[in-house]
Amino acid sequence: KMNIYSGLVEKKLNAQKSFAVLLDPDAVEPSSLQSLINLSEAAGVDYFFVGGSLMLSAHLDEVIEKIKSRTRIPVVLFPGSPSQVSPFADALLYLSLISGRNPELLIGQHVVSAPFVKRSGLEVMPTGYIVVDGGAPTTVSYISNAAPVPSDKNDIAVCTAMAGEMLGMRLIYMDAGSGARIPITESMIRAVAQNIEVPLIVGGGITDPEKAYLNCKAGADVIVVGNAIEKAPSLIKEISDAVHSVKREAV
Ligand code: 1GP
Repeated sequence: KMNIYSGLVEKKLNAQKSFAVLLDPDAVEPSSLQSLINLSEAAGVDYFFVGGSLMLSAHLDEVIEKIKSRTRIPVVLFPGSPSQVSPFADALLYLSLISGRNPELLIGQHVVSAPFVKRSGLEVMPTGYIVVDGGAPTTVSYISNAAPVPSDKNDIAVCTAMAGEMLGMRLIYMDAGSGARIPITESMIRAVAQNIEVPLIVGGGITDPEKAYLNCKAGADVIVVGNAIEKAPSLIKEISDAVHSVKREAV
């Protein structure tokens, strides 16, 4: 079962960019879920990422079942912890926090949850997760108890991504953290993209279509936006159009 991953690889071969809307079950009101789904369908959103660093509410399965029953947009888990693995989703970003040196988030939690993850039947996508400094401590940088990559140290990001790829990770996800004050620079994205073959996901603090577009031009394959959309749902269409306007010849 590698449907979503093979789709990502195929799109990368065609220099086709994707837009993922991040739904944090803690942040999204059940009442606004339906309208976010409708807007996303209309805008041609490629994926829903579901997850968050914390899970204050205990209704993850319910939220995912609701999404699945109302749209064909694939649901990809972006878990902040093993408790956020739901068999109702389509695929799992199986994250290893390779920018940090916290063994729990590199391998420890994976060992503990491996039988459950395997039994879930989810498409598992091994993902090298690189947290980059977002200008102020973000929830992920605090919770992970691991230093993020300094925002101006492109070389560290490049070597981290290269190591992740050579260790067999099939995706690299660079994240400035949800609500980051400063998103990842295009120069860092470009440097990483030029040194890896696997699809590159970029998120954290992206609040406008221009930045999404420039990130894609720099080499991002998937743009993730959460916070900004929760505040201004009309951005779904604007950012989706910007991401999908990036064509091979323009890269
Ligand atoms: C966070 O990359 C995601 O992990 C999205 O961040 O909520 O800032 O868009 P935002």
